[in-house]
Amino acid sequence: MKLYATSPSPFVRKVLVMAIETGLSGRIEHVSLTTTPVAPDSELIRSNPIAKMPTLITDTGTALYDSRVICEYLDSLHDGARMFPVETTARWTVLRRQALGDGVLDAAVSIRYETVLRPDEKRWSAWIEGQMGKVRRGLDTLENEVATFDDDVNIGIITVACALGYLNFRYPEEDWRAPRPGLRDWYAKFATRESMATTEPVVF
Ligand SMILES: N[C@@H](CCC(=O)N[C@@H](CS)C(=O)NCC(=O)O)C(=O)O
Repeated sequence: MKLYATSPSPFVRKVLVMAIETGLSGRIEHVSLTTTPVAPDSELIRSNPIAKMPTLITDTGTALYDSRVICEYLDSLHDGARMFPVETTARWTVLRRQALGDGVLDAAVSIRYETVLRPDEKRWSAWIEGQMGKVRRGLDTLENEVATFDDDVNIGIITVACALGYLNFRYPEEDWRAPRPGLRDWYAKFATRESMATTEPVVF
């Protein structure tokens, strides 16, 4: 399989963590690209018209995107415990947590584009604040439910962990930990897993 990827994308990190947790990382070849909404990579566009990473090319040549679809595909390739539970009650909780983590990330990544990519004179501070509101409310919700995270590893908590890791990396000044001690303690432990430690974001 071939994965179009960029470090430090937190959505790519979801896939990498998932691959390590399921023992599939050795089957994935990484293709590093740079793409932005204003300068989409031409090779990536041929596989994914939305031109976002991660995009996975399966061994039969099928292009899969986005991170949610790729992670569920990887979950179909191994014999271990399901990262996308089949049992109904657990499934909807896990999928909602994935959506919450993805929502925090969508907002955080869009602030990044607004502050790094968009020309100074076109920046809109109210819009940035609005996006940061989504991040903070999402984290507050997670703080309220972190006591119900159990020791199982699943796509919900992988996504939450990648979101927290991205906030540490891009927005250390936000200090999400201070008002959220439950999430802080949970993340401190989860971040020591090999899958998290070996996928720490770096800037090239
Ligand atoms: N919903 C997508 C989001 C992926 C995404 O936003 N990727 C960013 C990198 S962090 C990207 O490729 N951005 C390029 C663009 O927006 O054109 C997923 O879960 O994979």
